[in-house]
Amino acid sequence: MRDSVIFKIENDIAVLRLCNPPVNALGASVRKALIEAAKAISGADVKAVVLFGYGRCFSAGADISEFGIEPPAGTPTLPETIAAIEDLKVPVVAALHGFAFGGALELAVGAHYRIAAAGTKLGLPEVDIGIIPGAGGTQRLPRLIGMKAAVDMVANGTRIDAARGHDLGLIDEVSETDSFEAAAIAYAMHLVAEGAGPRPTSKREDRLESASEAMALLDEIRTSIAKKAKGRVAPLRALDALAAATGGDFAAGMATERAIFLELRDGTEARAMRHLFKAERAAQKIDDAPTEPPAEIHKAGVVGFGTMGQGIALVLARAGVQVTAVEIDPARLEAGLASLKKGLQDRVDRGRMSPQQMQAELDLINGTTAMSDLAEADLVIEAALENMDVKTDIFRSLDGICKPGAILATNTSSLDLDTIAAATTRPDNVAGAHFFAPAQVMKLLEIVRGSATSGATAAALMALAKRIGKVGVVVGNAFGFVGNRMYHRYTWQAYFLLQEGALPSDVDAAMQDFGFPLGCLAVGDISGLDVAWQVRKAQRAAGDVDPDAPYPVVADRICEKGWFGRKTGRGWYSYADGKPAADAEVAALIEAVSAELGIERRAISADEIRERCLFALINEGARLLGTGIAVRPGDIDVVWRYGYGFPLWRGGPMFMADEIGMQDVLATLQRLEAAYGPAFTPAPLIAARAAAGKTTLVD
Ligand code: T1G
Repeated sequence: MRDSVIFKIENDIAVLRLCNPPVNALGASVRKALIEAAKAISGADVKAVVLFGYGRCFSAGADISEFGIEPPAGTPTLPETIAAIEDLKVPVVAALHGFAFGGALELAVGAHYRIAAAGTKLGLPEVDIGIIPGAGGTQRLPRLIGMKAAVDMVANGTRIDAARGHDLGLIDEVSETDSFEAAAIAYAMHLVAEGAGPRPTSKREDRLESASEAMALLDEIRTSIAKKAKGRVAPLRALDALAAATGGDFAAGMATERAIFLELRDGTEARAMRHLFKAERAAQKIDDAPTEPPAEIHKAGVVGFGTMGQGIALVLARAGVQVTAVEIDPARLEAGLASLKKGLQDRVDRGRMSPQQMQAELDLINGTTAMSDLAEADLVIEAALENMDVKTDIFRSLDGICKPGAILATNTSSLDLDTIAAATTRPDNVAGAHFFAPAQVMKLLEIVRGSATSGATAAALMALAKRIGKVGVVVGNAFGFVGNRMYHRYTWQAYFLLQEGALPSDVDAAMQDFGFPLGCLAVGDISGLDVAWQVRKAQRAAGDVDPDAPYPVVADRICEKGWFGRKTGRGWYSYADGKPAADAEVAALIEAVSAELGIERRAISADEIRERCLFALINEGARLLGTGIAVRPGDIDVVWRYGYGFPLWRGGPMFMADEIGMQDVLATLQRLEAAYGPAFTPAPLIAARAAAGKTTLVD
């Protein structure tokens, strides 16, 4: 087992190398080894110290997997480790390459000098996992770069590169050379030759504004930080820690920072965001993926060049894939290409991309009406009409055209993948690539496996997801897959709540207060209520609706009126001036449906709205876990994070279920079932886990 810190002395220079693959996390063994090295250096005749990271980076910071686990007695904390390095009596140079995040950057600012390879990423992204820097970042960084820049890095988690770091005074030297190691050693020797001594950051005030200026800045910026935080606590607590840096007493500031760090570390927000951090990485793992990495996709076809097809073509081209878009006739093709071009021109006009970038993407997208032009494609994504016959026809044609081994994917959001795959002779190469609208914006990609889809096909799509900047989650083949199937349960509760007494703004406000950016009724108006109407009709046709169970009549009635949302100027809200506004005619329609159903309308609290919508999600999620359509609870939470805007700091519906505990989840579902019917009939998994005395969905 390689040492956690490789330590050697060459030419009077002590060279330390953090060595804890894959990202040199500053776990207990690394901290212990750094302390021991510092002791050894104090007793040795060295002129300077250079601190490197082994492999691809300096370090990703503290070891997140250690959080919540009590370290063995005597294990040094990171603040103690950094203090030991800072207190060395010879110049200490931190040599940064790849990235230095969190505790790693704190270690670097604990060093006396910093040299970075050009392009190195630097940041204190702790707020992105619900905490604040806990090893001096909020105290040392402002002393180096001033409070204004420090707030952006600490409270917003903004990452910067080495060049920006140099401009701010964080990085003393940026090395453009290929032999970074030699450059770093030479830099240390240059310091020695110049007679430069230790330069503890804790004693520096180079850039720190006066206490009154710094406090004024922190007060002024609090509102915008709170707005950006959208309900998260950590960014605001980061400001409290930064404020402690203005007191002029470093030790007191460190104590304040540490107290806030520990308070947040074990809190729900941090545990929820850590859960998502791990879940997002776990979701990438495909058990039956081949050991060799999947073949890279160079050429892709997109069949159906409507809004979704255009978005998919863009994300592929943006990743350097040569794209051929196919449409059934020249007019549709021209319309698609023109709309795509207009979208890009708008971005150029708004300064969101350069004309060169636009041209580069357009150069990678060509159009045709001849499906046969896809013969050499490595991948084809079908994004045509959401109709089974249309899709099976397309796949039958593609099967005859595409080269062996080409992946045939469909962007269907609900249709049966096995039926589509059965239209080909290569069902192992058929999968769902379910993008979310708008495809060039939404980060989620549901990778749908049919009963014959191979591990190799799923792995190739997962690799593609990473390449096009998406978060891929593998799901099974069920109506609506994971995301939409759960979403239907949530929206149906929203509709029932309307029939019983709520109005659209009541439902949406309750869910926005919970942390969703928008309520599902406002979202429905954006995507078009007729889309969900078609889905309900298809569900009924597919026999996926229990005829005896309550049905959301109100959702059909509003569509029968032709009120489909923004595109018709009215949906659950009216859009006279482009903004959603409560609409008296809609309220009247809802009340009429209540009367039609013989329901006496009642006042409904926001808590009841949230409880029913969230437990509908939890229950359906557990059903999908129980049937293997979802592989891990974390997968479901990642789907909801990136596909439906579930608030980050709440972790996700399945994380919430585990927080509540299976016994209480079961009891709540039974109470809701008694009052509101089979939508809340507890999922077998929940009943079984509760009966087994388990508190979580899985061990
Ligand atoms: N601790 C433990 N494991 C980590 C880790 C970390 N900090 N960062 C990454 N990993 C694992 C990850 O789970 C995965 O494992 C593998 O490394 C590759 O990661 C006191 C307390 C660095 C940009 O927030 O943002 O310091 O899945 O797949 O896409 O103030 O990982 O292979 O088993 O993500 O190239 C602050 C978090 C910590 C950075 C690399 N640091 N990491 O991205 O690879 S808190 C962070 C990242 C802190 C102090 C506080 C990214 C990355 P596995 P990956 P990648």
